[in-house]
Amino acid sequence: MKKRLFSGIQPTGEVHIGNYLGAIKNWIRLLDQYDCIFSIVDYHAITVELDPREMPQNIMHVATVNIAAGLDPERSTLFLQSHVPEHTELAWIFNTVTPIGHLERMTQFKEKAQLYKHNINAGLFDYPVLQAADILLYKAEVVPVGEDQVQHIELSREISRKFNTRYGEVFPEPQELLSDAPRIMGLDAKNKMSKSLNNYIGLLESPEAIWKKLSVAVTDPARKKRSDPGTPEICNIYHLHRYFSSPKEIDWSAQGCRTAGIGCLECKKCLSDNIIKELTPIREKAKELFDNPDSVQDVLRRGAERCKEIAQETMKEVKSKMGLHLGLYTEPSKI
Ligand code: AQP
Repeated sequence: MKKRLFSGIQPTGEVHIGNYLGAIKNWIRLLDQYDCIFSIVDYHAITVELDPREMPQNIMHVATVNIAAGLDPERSTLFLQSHVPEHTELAWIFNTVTPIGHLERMTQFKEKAQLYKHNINAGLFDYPVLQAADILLYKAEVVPVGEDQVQHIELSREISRKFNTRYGEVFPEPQELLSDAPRIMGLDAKNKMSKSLNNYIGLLESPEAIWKKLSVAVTDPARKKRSDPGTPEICNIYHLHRYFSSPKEIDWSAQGCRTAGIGCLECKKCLSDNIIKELTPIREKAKELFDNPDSVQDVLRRGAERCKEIAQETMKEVKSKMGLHLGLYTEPSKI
């Protein structure tokens, strides 16, 4: 029996190279090693204000891009969170074992509360509890995420422990699994690459758009002119080379920067070419899938069917431990 793996992605806009390097590439690498379940987490997405008219295309975008990038639906399960209502049901139960103080400590909540001052809603605060429910509903033991999610996975372990201690053993303690790119910085080189900060390169962007964005991306601030030597280790462009370029090109970029042998624009051009080379097949595959949306919807439908079965089993067990079932599950005729 393979261990179960769960991870999610929000349908909040374009999937970017931070999501790709920090999560999706790792998911693809792990497809055969684990029983993989991936969710498009639309109930998480609505904790910020989104235009409902854009939601269906956001969901289809995220599903399509993931499949195009290599998330093989024959070797994994992909589904939409709101298709399985047990997620919110279990989240409610977990609310009753989660101390408010723990939620108040969550960095993501503090950051988002700053960013969305006009809409600090209870769902934003409760986000990590729903995330614990997402993972534990499937008794997943492994959760591949970017560094920004580690604190939430720690909380999931704590919720699991609290539930098990109060009601009896049901849940495992899930462990995060970081990729070799746990925190990709945005093109501003100041913040994590993020949709909401608009500092990203989208996976489906055209070669022209990629170059346009990279050509003005922030580099080592000490290199004010071409003849100034730089420090590659503090340059975000150099860090990105490490994920897209060959060892020879990475060396070329570091040496050229230190000796002012190359300019930032030359270094960016090489990176841009390599990003475009890696993303072009994904863009082309995505185009094919966009022309055939039924196949993507079918993946989500099959995914939800499988997940519902597992989720309902877990909820039976949870309710039984909590004394909430009253025999209704086992003897429906006596209701
Ligand atoms: N910059 C990043 N570096 C590494 N990993 C990242 N992830 C996100 N940004 C980076 C990882 O991608 C997975 C899915 O992310 P998500 O869409 O659920 O959430 P997010 O972190 O909220 O993405 P954004 O772009 O920052 O969205 P907004 O701006 O809407 O909040 C997760 O595993 C995440 O760690």
